[in-house]
Amino acid sequence: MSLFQRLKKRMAGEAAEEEAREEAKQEAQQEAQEAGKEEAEEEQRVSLSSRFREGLAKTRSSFSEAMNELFAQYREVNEDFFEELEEILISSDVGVETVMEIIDELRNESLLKNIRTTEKLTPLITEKMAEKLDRTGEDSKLNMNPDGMTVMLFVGVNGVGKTTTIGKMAHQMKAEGKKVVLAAGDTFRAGAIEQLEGWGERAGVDVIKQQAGSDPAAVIYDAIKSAKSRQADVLLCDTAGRLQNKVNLMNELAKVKRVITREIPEAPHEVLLVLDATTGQNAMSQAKTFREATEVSGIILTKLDGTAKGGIVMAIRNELNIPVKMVGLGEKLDDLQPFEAEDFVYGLFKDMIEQTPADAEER
Ligand SMILES: Nc1nc2c(ncn2[C@@H]2O[C@H](COP(=O)(O)OP(=O)(O)OP(=O)(O)O)[C@@H](O)[C@H]2O)c(=O)[nH]1
Ligand SMILES: [Mg+2]
Repeated sequence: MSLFQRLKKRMAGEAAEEEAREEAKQEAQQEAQEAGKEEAEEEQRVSLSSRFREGLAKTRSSFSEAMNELFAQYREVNEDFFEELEEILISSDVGVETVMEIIDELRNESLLKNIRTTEKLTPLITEKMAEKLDRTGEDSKLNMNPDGMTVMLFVGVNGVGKTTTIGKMAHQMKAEGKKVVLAAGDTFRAGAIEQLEGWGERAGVDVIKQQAGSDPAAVIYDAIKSAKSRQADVLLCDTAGRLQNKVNLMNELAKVKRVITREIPEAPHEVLLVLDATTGQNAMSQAKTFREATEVSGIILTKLDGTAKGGIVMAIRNELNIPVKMVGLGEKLDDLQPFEAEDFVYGLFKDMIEQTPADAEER
């Protein structure tokens, strides 16, 4: 089933679930009890995706506003319509390359299928967007070591949210029952070690550190030894976002990575590049730079809550070929969510999908 079909099904499913809940209310006590349990599970699922939706509120409102205006202005599919649609997508940071692909395909298919009204084009637009996000179909789960300690290295330029994300992730993993240790690998920026210690306290996990200014590779080496002896399940390694210059930074990351691999051959199990969604196309160029210097296994996109340009996820997925594994949706401990393409499109295009004419469904 395509992502788009799943989305449609999900919309239909939610309506059915609501009806079922209503019925359950009227049923016998025992049945109500069972239904209550199901409801709690359902509520949990809903709260997860509603948090996703809340986090995307800025993107969603600006996007649907622009789309509504566009559809009010154009009833007929023509070149002007495509040009304006192109502008909306580009200004949502979807990425020029991806936008061009989408528009070209829409143009061709509308000709082929003889779609003349913009209303009939709506499902096709949603479908195309879903397709681009789903294209890689890769697994966005974090890679965990099945037997032994998992080591994750966090990289990214200064201020993107590495340290915050480590704090959130430590909190989540601890809640899952894992023993988590943090490594204070940013020895460069003043206050960086104390900041990580703060997160360690909040999450209730140990932090391995040395003095400010010491060699980060030595800190990480120590942290591996120490985390092993504490029988940790996961070691999360913080790194500096800025050094004297970019070449130094890249060299240092490479060195840290070598040290990890020397101690545990299949580690690091994840090299997570943290990108700030509010920086738009800058985030794309950062990804390219880091990818050249080190093997990046996944992206964590932070501050999605703070941007109206959540379309950047599409550009990243479609143009970089690195999976987005988690997204940051706020500054609190539990504002980190696994990235689900389905939840994302659902959150973003909910209104549009709901408006999709039923007959356009079977394609
Ligand atoms: N709104 C929002 N703010 C975030 C999110 N993630 C991080 N931040 C904020 O971004 C700022 C920078 O976060 P840090 O974790 O210090 O960034 P860093 O990458 O470790 O930065 P350096 O240590 O300087 O390299 C902080 O004010 C965080 O609260 C997020 O998902 N949403
Ligand atoms: Mg930091």
